[in-house]
Amino acid sequence: MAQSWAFFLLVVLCFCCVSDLICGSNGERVFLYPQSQKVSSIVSQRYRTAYHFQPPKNWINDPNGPMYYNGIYHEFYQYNPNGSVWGNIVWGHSVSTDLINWIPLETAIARDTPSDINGCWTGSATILPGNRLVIIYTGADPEKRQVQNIVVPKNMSDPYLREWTKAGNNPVIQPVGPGLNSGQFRDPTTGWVGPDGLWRIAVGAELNGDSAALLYKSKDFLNWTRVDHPLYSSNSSSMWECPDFFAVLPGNSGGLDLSAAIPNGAKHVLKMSLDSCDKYMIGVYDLKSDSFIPDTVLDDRRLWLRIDYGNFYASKSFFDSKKGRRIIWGWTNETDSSSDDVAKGWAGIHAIPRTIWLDSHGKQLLQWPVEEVESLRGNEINHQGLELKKGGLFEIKGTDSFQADVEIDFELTSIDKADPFDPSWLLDVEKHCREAGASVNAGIGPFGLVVLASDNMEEHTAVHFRVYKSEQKYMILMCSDLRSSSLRPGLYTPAYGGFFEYDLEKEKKISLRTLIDRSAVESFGGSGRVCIMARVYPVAVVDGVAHMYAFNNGSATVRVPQLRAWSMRRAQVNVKGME
Ligand code: DQQ
Repeated sequence: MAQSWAFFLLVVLCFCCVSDLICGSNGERVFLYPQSQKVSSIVSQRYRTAYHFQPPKNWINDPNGPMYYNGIYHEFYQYNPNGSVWGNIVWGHSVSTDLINWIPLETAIARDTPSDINGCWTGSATILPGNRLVIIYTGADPEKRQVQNIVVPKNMSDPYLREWTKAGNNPVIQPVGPGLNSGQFRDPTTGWVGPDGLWRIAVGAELNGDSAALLYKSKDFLNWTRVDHPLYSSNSSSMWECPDFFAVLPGNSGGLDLSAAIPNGAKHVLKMSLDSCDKYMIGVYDLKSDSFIPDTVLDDRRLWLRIDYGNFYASKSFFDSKKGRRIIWGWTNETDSSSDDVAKGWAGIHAIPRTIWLDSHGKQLLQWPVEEVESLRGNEINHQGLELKKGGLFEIKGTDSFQADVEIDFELTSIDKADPFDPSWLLDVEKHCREAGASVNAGIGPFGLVVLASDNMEEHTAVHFRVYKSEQKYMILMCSDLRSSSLRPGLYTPAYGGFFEYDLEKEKKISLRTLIDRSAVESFGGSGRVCIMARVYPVAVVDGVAHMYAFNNGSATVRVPQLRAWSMRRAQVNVKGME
């Protein structure tokens, strides 16, 4: 065991140098709409996920209009019906009763009117009084201006709501007014009722060169006027995509319906998509000024909180009245090449839907996979009382290592050895994860999980923690390091990372949950404080056997009081013939 770990260290060190050259060290980001790269295509259908959401074929991006309505969950999505790269975008549609198994339906919104002829882009659903349902979405018109359109269900006796009727007065909102960029005006939110009893929505926009969530109001959801000030705007960037606005109660994992009465003590969250990731601010919706007021304004947007520190974008949340929770969905792109995607015939998945709520201090959102995903758990492996000394490596055997759900608690035997925290790391956590890799020893950590590892560890993905001592508190670094995830060159293989504060005096355990689904490695650290979604395309293990290990490369011994792992069954995700 010691020998193989030493080999691992050597290979990691060597390969990291090589992959740094491939990846660059400038915080390169996920390819949102991948450009063709000059790499040959190595395609395996084994990369196709078994329980993450995706249509039978072709390209998908943002989740759209998620909702629970009359006993059915609906998931719409940005979809190219003609291929596996972005383009010709319409709204795909699937329905479910458990958020895990999905039935594919026909296109819900097609590009067939002047106000959406160049694309039916992202939007949201709102349930109006009397259980009336309406969807508002962005259309790209013949001049490629972005306008907002309405659709309503055509046949209310169809439980799946397969067909949708476009409003006669579409577009209901046009990009007019001084300083508004008509090509950067999109992605309307779910509606809520404001202080004057009128409906409100926010639309992502570029206004006078700043990014803004523009505020519109309406009596009937059909006729809209722009409020003279945005819900919120910032000069730290020039456009926000996919704003999401919702209410949360600190320390309460139950969700709130933004159009119902909001209890005292509730906070509001404004999420925005920019810089290839989803960021958010916590604050209040001030009824007097009819605007969002963040608790803290950080000028440097690299320091803004993130929904996920990996490959996760354009997320959208909804209130699930069935279980009284808020659920968030996000899009995860491929990180292979567009020629691979053409060869595979598909591109893009959605992360597992997550319950989202606010921690008891009102400082950050917490997320956890919806409990329904546990219905896929098969045989369970259970270990207790493991001890991982420096260099310790424990192989987790007995599960399907390509389709697994793993939960590990790491318990620190002492916290005295924590190295000092340097706040400048917060400006580029990926850089810090590259420097502080899984094989680089520190006082406490790195310890964590290695997944999809080949026999000799030359190919593996490491998800790990390190503990640092800041002035009053402890800061935990969580990394998901993809630099050795594949021997194949030309992939996007960053070392994702995020920090969270932790009261280590009180809670000596740090938890990690990782969902492995063929080319998806989705991790939740510190009980959902940092989430990291990643895509991997191993070649050495893809048609063989993959190994999974718990490890510790820190000086301080780490205990594992509990380790559980399950093989995950395949879900019925949009299987053809189910409709
Ligand atoms: N995707 C949509 C836009 C949105 C972007 C187009 C975010 O509406 O701004 O497919 O990924």
